[in-house]
Amino acid sequence: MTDFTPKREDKFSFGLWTVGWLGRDPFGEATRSPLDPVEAVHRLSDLGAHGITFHDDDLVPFGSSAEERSAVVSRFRGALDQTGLAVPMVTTNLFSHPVFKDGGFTANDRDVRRFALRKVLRNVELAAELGARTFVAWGGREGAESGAAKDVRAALDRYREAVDTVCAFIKERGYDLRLALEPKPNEPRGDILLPTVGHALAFINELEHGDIVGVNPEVGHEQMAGLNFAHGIAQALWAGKLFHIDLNGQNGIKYDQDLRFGAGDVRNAFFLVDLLENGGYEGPRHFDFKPPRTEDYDGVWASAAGCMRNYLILKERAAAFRADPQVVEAWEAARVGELSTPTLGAGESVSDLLSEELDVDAAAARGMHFERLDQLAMDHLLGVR
Ligand SMILES: [Mn+2]
Repeated sequence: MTDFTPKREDKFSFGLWTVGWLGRDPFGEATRSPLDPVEAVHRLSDLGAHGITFHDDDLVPFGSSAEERSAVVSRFRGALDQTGLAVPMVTTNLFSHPVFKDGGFTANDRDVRRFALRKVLRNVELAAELGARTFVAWGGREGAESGAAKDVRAALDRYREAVDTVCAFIKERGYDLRLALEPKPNEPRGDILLPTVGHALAFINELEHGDIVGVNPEVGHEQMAGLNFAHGIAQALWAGKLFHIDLNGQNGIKYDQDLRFGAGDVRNAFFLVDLLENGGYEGPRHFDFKPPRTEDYDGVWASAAGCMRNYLILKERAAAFRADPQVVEAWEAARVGELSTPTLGAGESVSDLLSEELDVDAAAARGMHFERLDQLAMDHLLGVR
């Protein structure tokens, strides 16, 4: 039996806001008492994680003075030094405070936009100070409930202006930091700008500093839109834009569940882990989940451990799938590898193509043998092979 104990080299990281979530939801009060960030560092380190990430306000309460901020940061840094836990990513909260009720970068109010940008730039400095390599921007409030209230084309102009301003600042300071946009279709706004991985990738193409901008897709966010998460990740990898990833679980099109990784669509999780492990992604395996509000802190740590354990189980299952001679044979039968052959051969012209004929009846009659291959994947996923 394989040991699924996480190690530092597995590069697992957790948001401070995940294990630190108090269980407050739109219908109920907190079910847990606040977690000291220093304790979070120690507990995550003991569980085998490699890193911890945070929104500025998770660590330094909104409105803190410069002195308070530096005291909090130095205490946190002490825990990092003591445990060896890294801060691979930092992000900014532009959604909790009521000032951001109409957004940060795309608020109709210009003074709010300027305040949001200042908050982000200060947090970029903190990210660089702590050695983070990725700076995530989730625009949770960048959206609208009413078509009359938001000029979306102007909002995208302002979004682009903000992202380019942050990137120019990163370059000017010489920080070794890249920005990752996190798409989400809705919640908390009725509709959010850059709702999916595809929208975000198209937006990046319109930026002046798009070379240091990629995406940070979250499992549940794509699945809330009914999309295939592994396919979105494949496209982000194909575009060279998978800078970071938020792993969690979601059961279909409903509110953002933020279940522990592996809960939810386990088949998609299997193909996702297979893709991450074999598709060239080298960044952190970052969990952005919420331990359910039914849990006390024992449950919180069990839930965090479960995220990593499920990833490692799926990684082992995916490796077994790939190594199975019957799978190799089934792949062959399904002509999966043939898709890597260019449709036109080297030196071939369109006239060669036009002069060719296909026996369409014979081609149409060929079975693809996908079901046998898929069942082998299921057998491996369910642990019976
Ligand atoms: Mn989420």
